[in-house]
Amino acid sequence: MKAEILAALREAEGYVSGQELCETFGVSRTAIWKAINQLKKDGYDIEAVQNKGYRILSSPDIMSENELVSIRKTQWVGNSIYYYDVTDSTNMCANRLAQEGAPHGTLIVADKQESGRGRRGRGWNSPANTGIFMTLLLRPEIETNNASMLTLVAAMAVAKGIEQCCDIKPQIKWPNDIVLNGKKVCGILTEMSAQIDYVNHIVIGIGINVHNTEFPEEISQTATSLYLETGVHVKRAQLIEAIWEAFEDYYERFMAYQDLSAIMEEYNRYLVNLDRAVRVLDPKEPFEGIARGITERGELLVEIDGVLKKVSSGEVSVRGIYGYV
Ligand code: BT5
Repeated sequence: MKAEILAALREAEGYVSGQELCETFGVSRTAIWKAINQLKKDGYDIEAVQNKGYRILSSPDIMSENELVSIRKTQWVGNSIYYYDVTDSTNMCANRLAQEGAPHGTLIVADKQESGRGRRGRGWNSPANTGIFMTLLLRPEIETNNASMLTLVAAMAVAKGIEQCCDIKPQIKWPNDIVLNGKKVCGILTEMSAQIDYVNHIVIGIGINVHNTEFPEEISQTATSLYLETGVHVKRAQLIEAIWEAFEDYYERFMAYQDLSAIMEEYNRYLVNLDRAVRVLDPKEPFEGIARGITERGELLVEIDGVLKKVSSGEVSVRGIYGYV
């Protein structure tokens, strides 16, 4: 009921009377009073005025299930939400929940990860009170070789969410990094559980640096946070909501064709490497060229001596000639 009360207070122009809340939720005044007190303990600033009722003055920067449910406008993402103050990794959580039968659209959010993961065994720095660490569980009807494109779909959703909430124009470093002023603010890790020709489930894990003011030595030159770039502390729950609203739209357009043809132009507008020199770190033979955008299958087109070569994300990393982008 706490989430519903929060939503009712947020929707109201002014005060909502205790009586109105009792009637809406079919509970006693004492039950409402108790719920309001719990919300205050959670950090919500709620004013109570006799003969007028309750009014919400401000919300804390928390990502609890109540908070996320109370602002949720998505249609299916987050139909089931799990929030943890601390977990090992939200991707690992999502995989465990998937084994237990959790549905398509389940969202796992954490304030801190103790074993945050990047790609190919790398780690993800995930301290408390600074970032968003979240994973969406999907059970899509797609072919296994189409799954990697979901990383690009998610990257677009993060870029759009940040753009809307933070009034700044993020860019995408193909395939899975979101960058601000040339530094990494978000990484995405998509993992799939599949049989040879059948997808059991897919998890899309997103890590965003939000309030960080500093980073460990080894990433201090390449990492940044939304706060460092904008000087503003965005509410994490609001950003989460904006990202998944954008995701639902891009996802629908992706699923319609099972490729990126309907959204690749927009992806290319976000692409930090577009028309710039890149070094493709192909383990067999590294090479340099000019990035010319993505294909409808999510490969990066790299021009070498006037010829376009398609680069797949599974095989390689791409770097700018002069550094990280
Ligand atoms: C990624 O890998 O960028 C994917 C990161 C995905 C993290 C999310 S958090 C929620 C979910 N649960 C998880 O356990 N993971 C996902 P990759 O492209 O391999 O980049 C990893 C590299 O980025 C590391 O080796 C560091 O160099 C750097 N790095 C680590 N933490 C960072 C941070 N917080 N910000 C920027 N760069 C970071």
